[in-house]
This record gives sequence, C-alpha cells and structure tokens, in this order.
Amino acid sequence: MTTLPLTHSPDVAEALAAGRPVVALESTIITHGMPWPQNLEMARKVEAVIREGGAVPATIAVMGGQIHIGLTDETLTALAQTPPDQAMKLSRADLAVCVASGRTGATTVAATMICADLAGIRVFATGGIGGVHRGAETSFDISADLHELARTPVTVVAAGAKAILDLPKTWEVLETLGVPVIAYGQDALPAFWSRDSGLKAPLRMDSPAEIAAAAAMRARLGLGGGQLVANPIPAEAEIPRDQINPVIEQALAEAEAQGIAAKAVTPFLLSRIFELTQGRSLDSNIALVLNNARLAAAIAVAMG
Ligand code: PSU
Ligand code: MN
Repeated sequence: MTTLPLTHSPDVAEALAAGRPVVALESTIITHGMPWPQNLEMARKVEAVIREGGAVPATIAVMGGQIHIGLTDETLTALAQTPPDQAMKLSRADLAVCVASGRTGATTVAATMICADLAGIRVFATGGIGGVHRGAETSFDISADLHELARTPVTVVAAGAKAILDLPKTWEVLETLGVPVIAYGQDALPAFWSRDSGLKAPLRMDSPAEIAAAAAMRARLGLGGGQLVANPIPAEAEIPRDQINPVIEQALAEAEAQGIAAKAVTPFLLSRIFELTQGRSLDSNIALVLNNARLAAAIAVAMG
C-alpha cells in the first residue's frame, strides 16, 4: 500500500506489479495541445499503438485529489472535453497545489515525468518537449521541461522540441543541464513537424536496445536525470522546414501583437498554426505522437 496520492488503472497496476513494460503518456497535449475531437482520437490511438507494441499505456492526469496513472476511456473522454481554462496546465511548480486542492489538472512533460517516476514508470512518449522560447533573452520563458529532464530518471521520446521554440538555444540549455539528447536513426536533430532541423544531434542511437542500455547505465553511474530521445516524424507526414517556418513566424508575430505570455504561449501557437495550415499541422502532430508511442513501447520492452 502506498501513501502517495496515486490511483492506478487496473491494467497499469497489474503490469507494474508483474514488472511488465509500461509507457507513460501526458495529458496537456489532450487538453491544451489539440482541439476536440481529434484530441480524443489521438489519445485513444496512442494507447492502442502502445498495446500493439507489447506495453501498457498509462495516461497521467490529476483529478479529485489523486494523480491518475492510467485512465479509463470514460475519464479520458471527459478530460478531452474539458475546456483548456478548466484544467490546470501542470508543471513541477503547481502539481502539488492541484492535487491538494482537488482540482483537475493536465500534466505537461515535466509533471508527467514526475508522476511517472513516482509510479515507477521509466519511459514516456509525447509529441514535442517544451524548451527555450524565441525571445527568451527578454521574456525569460524557458520551459520547466528542460530542468525536469535533468533531474528525473525517465526516458522521454519526442519528435524533438517544438519548432515554435528557439531550437539552438534549447539544445544548448539541455547540454548545460547534462541531458543526453539522442537522435533516433539519423544524425540530424528533428524539428517536430520536420524531420531535419539543420542541426546535428549531439548523440545518435539506432535501436531501442541501445537506448534502454544507456538509461540503465545512467542509473548505474548514479548520474540521475532522464534522457531525451528525438525521434523524427515519419517522412510521409512531415511538413518540410521551408513550408512550416513562414507559418510559425506569422503565429509568433500574432502572439506578440496580442500580448500572449507564459503558459498560454504554446497552446496559442499550436492552435494558430493548426488554423493557418488548414489542419495539416495537426495531422502531422498526431502522426509524430503515434510514431513516438511506437518507439517508446519498444524501449519499454527492451528495458524489460
Ligand atoms: N507535445 C505536443 N503538444 C503539446 C505538448 C507536447 O505535441 O501541447 C505540451 C507538453 O505538455 C509540453 C508543453 O510540456 O506542451 C510545453 O509547454 P510550455 O512551452 O508552456 O512549457
Ligand atoms: Mn513557458
């Protein structure tokens, strides 16, 4: 019996008790990252892909004073229908307040890593991590995801950092924080909607087994912290850099003109880019999340 405020879904509890592979999934991507009803379709498909890969999915969210590790389809549906202003967008700073006050909260990469670690889950799949925002030299807007990767021992599979960010600065901060950034199967770092950011990855690995071994070695050496696996979007779903960049620029200009700040920045940009691309960015986002789920399941199985 745990004294932690964790509520496991039956299949996640069973898998963890038996030492079978489990992959954590975040919920901010559901409440703040994608519109209804595509968010629910995505969330269900991601769970299915993880099961096909031989692991059990554990979508994480906060409700009723409990951190839920694995959601029923009913709860997942309710969460997907929750308007963004009625769910807290949780990071390390506000996780405890949300649980203690019984409010509903969706976990970002940072908060999902914390909860996954509390539950003993070692692998987590998402779309793209947060990072250093463009203009951070004046706004100081740097996602707490980066510090979390430095301190919490979870392997995060993402399609890089979201391309709305300042990618070179994001990679610099991760290097400073001692986070291994591992490109999967290619030399270049991916850029979320695009396969190639034009930046070379500091590390490259080509199999789930290598990534699992690196995570185990990090623990054995007492280094602490997690690792970021940057998995390029499948070629057929990508939006090449020269096509998406002008759209990102326009969305960024609008965000600035409207004074969008702090936690509202990323959801605003994602939804504007969705509108400006007539939905193509959302199709790509869903494709890359599914691709990351597939790899995360294989890593969880390899960690065995
Ligand atoms: N991946 C996506 N869409 C998202 C996110 C990830 O494909 O919306 C979320 C994650 O929860 C991530 C957050 O932690 O965006 C980053 O928010 P911020 O830039 O405010 O730290
Ligand atoms: Mn921020």
